[in-house]
Amino acid sequence: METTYKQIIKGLTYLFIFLLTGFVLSCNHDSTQIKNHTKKTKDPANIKVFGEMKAELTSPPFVPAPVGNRPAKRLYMEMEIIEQEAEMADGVSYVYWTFGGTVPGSFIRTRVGDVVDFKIKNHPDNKLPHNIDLHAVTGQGGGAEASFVAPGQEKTFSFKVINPGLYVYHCATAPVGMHVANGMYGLILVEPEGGLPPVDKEFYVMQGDFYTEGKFGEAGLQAFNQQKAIDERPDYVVFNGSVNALSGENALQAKAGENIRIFFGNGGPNLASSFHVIGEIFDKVYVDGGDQVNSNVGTTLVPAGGAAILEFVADVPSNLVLVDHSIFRAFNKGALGILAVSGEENHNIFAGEIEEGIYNPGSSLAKETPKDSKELAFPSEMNKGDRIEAGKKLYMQACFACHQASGEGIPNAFPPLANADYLNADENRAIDVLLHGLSGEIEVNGKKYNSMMPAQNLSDEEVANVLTYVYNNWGNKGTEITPEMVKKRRQ
Ligand code: HEC
Ligand SMILES: [Cu+2]
Repeated sequence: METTYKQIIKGLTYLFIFLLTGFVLSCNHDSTQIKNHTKKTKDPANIKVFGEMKAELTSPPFVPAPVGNRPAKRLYMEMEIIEQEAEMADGVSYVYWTFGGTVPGSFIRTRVGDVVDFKIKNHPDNKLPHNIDLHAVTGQGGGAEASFVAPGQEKTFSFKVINPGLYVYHCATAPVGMHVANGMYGLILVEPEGGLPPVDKEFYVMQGDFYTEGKFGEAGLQAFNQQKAIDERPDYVVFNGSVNALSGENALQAKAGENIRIFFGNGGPNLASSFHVIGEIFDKVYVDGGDQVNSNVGTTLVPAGGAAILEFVADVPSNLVLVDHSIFRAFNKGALGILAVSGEENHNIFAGEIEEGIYNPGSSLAKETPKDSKELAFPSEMNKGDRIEAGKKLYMQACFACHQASGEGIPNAFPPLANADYLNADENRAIDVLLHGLSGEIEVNGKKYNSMMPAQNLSDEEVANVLTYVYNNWGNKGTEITPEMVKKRRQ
């Protein structure tokens, strides 16, 4: 009885303050804050917990089952911190520090009002102490202090999630930047009461920037480079921890017509992401992973330490390409992933190429006059080693962007030049490709490509050098191409 009375008094006091603030704010012509306040009917801190369960955590690109309409519960979860070497790119490895053995760390799925008992375990083979700061946690350091564990130690801390949304978690042990740069981040989802609307497929993708001693593609075990991290000059910008995490065999898979939801996070440590899916439009973006939903978006900005929920229907079969649209990061630093959509074509939505012709405006400027190799004062006694040296430079200027640093190409877009059967089968054909470009379907190492390579407008000497470089690297057959051979093909 007494408490009810007190509550009424309290309620009236709040109402009075509420009306007063409303009055003041409306005088300032700003009532948005008030509107948001009136929407909150229930205090999430007081949501009752019914029963308990062990929470399933998943490795990327997968997420645990949706919460649906289950009540709030006490959730038990465990996460193991593992420091381990893994592949950053073909032939390049890195010692990652991980939550659960993957970058990003295991996906955590909760609903508003859940009480989480979180056990964090630091593997005895690890070298360093770690902890976890979950942006979904209201409390000191997001749990950082309460979760600080040395190698061979474990700790459990507890918190109630009271704000629905998608949040980043990360290690916050000093030096914080280094722990994050080594891959210590992941996502925690707090679903609203009743859960997010159901979709057909959900994926977990997270961007991160990496700073290595060697340049992009430089082979071997690469150490962390502190100066590059301070200067914010990453060698790698990748999805899910490595260059090929979402391509080739690891491409995400969906069927035409399916409703797709991507939980996208950005671990940083430094760069914001201009996230875009080439060939699709986001029907919905839960901006910053919060309540505000934007519709019909092409590219969305996700800050370091931030997240967004993206939804779209994969309307037609195609290879959708996930990129950071700060586009050099996509084609030169690895921020590229594939969502392969299979199924029936829909020509109402995409008709493909409907006509092809020759465009010739007849202006002398538009015509590419092939350079005469005689003009170039290259000594003709250039030996094979010189050719390879000069060819490498040219490769990094003229070919690298498409065929990549080690000639590995990009799945479904640019064929490999490394160990490439197409290249090794016929030198003259390779020369022709550089002189005249190439389009139409070809098969390289058992995979089909149907795209266009522009003619290169190189001198005979340059064609000879770059091809000699390519032929003498990455498992190719080692032929030398001479300017004379190129000249013959030109005629
Ligand atoms: C703008 C992107 C782009 C650039 C730049 C480019 N290529 Fe290509 N290249 C392609 C594409 C696309 C194909 C496949 C064309 C097709 O599908 O018919 C290809 C095919 C080839 C092939 C035949 C297929 C194979 O894998 O052996 C060779 C050889 C080749 N390129 C060499 C080079 C060299 C050398 C350079 C630099 C001088 C270069 N390319 C620059 C896009 C590019
Ligand atoms: Cu750490």
